Amino acid sequence: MDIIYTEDHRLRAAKTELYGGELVSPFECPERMDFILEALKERPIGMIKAPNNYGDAIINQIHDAGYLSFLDTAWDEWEATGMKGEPIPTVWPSRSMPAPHIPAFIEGKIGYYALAGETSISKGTIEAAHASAQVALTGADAIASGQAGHIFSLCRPPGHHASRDQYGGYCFINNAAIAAQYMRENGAAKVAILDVDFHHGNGTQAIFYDRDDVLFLSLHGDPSHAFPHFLGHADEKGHGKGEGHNINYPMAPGTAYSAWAEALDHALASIRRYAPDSLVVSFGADTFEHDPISFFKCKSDDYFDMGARINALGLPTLTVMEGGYAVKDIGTNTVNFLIGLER
Ligand code: SP5
Ligand code: ZN
Repeated sequence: MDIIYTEDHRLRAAKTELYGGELVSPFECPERMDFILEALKERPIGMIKAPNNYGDAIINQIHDAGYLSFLDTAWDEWEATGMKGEPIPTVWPSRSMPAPHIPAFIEGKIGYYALAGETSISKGTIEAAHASAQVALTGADAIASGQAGHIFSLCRPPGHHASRDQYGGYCFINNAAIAAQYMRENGAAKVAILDVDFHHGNGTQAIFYDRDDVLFLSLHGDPSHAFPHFLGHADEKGHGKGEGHNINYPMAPGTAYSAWAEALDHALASIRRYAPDSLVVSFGADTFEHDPISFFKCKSDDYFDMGARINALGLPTLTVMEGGYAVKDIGTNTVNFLIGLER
């Protein structure tokens, strides 16, 4: 399986994350990629290729124009105010204060376009996010054109928390959504997105919620106990034409692989019934037992089995990298999954 990767992810190197009431060094850091590259060097599974440039056409279909231009200028506008730290939202439109107008001042715009406050926007973030989207598009093209049966798009920053017009959860542009949309535009009548990151893929769910041409399934920590806290419950099943095309599997703190894999088998049965032309996997290694911000109990060897079960679908499959913060183990766990996928 070939891997799509670019060093441009390093342009995203935020200094701060708001965590536990403190500003800490971000969990979602460039070193994550170094450990994955290292593991791919020890156990090569294919060629590592640079992304092509597909421009903005598909990105513009998935994201709001005002949101994308906000991201383009956010850092410069923030810097121009003379504020010292990195942009973090401090006030949001909310139940008692819905936004009738989009603010003009950067502090208000950040609140308007953020869905979570842990994620700082740093200089270079939007450039890295666009490069990450091209990594996803290049993988999607290889799958859509039939050049490959499996591709790993080693995306960073991740994407699945980003909605049409909001960033958060370390995500700015929704790579998996853009990959699925590319496949739809290039020969696939139906695409399934299977999200196995520890966190609910709220952005991907929201983007496809009223569509029946993209089936979204997510296995994740129960939002009653885990980020993103407000979306990802089992009763969210899609809307309108999309009714029945959104399937959530929230799971309790302490869930071990055996119970997790039962939910996976249910999800795989739904994918078989849907019979998509291709599959996008949002892969996060944060289901690992030692992940510092998550609460599942998957062991390193379980990732082989996870990959093998998904491979049994027999579908052209693009795997897109999402989260995973046990940095020393992220390479082992990710490569175990990819090897499993080819079993
Ligand atoms: C892509 C991805 O995995 N994004 C995850 C973003 C999660 N950010 C919020 C982290 C808050 C964690 N609180 C955990 C408390 C554990 N004691
Ligand atoms: Zn995650």
